[in-house]
Amino acid sequence: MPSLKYICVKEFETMNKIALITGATSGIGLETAKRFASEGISLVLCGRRLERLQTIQKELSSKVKVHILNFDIRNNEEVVAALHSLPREFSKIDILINNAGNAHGLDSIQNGFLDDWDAMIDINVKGLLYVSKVIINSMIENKSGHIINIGSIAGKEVYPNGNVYCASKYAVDALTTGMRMDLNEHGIKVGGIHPGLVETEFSEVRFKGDKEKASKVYQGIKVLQPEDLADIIYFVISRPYHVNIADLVVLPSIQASANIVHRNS
Ligand code: NDP
Ligand code: 8X3
Repeated sequence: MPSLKYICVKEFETMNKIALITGATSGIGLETAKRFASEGISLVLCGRRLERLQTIQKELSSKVKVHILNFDIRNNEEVVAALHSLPREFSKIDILINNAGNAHGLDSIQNGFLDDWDAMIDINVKGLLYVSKVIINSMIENKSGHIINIGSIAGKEVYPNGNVYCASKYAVDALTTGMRMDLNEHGIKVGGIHPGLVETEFSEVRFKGDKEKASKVYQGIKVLQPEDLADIIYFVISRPYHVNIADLVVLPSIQASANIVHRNS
């Protein structure tokens, strides 16, 4: 017979939980979707690449219910329309993983491009806010929810040529704290996860499709894999209700800080 103390603690149950993941078409978002599916968490998966979303939906639908939403997070009208189009069975989002984001360029502030700056601020900061605004409203109505914002070590330390990307991730860090404070009275948990180097499509996007340049970032070093982050994200969201992992920096062992990476050559 369970003790009274045990009964009073709301344990985490994956059954009937629904997670919305932005940026689910590759990297950390995709692996998190797979991990959640294998734990029985139903999914709303978002991204711009529709074909990929459809393939992932097909793959994961044998395990859990999966709904896909195809929108550009930079466009608030698209975000609102997509999120309001959710069928009733997907409309109560329990877990929001604000993951969509990228770096665009790695240039000094004096040589940076306005288009890159706009992209990083619009996607990493404003896009995260657009999605959060809609989902937070419904979480408040439900008096529950868990939001994880994917920041970066770049949101804890600035590095040379990181300028606007770092600023966008510092903003994510600040918003995470702000959300946690404002949503506290509504029973909504908020936390930030801040990875160092993770081998995804991130560097390919940063270097505008230059695969050779991108592969050099990870050459000869064992960096984090998206599955590592998926594991950690699942751990964070599966703690009992009274436990909130508020702020987590995750580095590969060869990385000591944003700009110190031990390379043999
Ligand atoms: P990927 O490039 O593999 O994934 C980025 C995801 O974001 C894709 O699914 C992409 O989907 C989505 N996305 C990008 N722009 C938009 C947009 N305008 N509208 C909607 N979705 C968009 O990179 P990661 O998995 O590495 O990145 C995930 C998060 O992790 C990002 O926030 C990134 O800043 C952060 N991060 C990454 C690190 C790394 O070293 N890789 C380290 C620290 C943090 P689609 O193109 O289909 O729209
Ligand atoms: C991505 C990691 O070090 O390229 O946020 O900024 S880094």
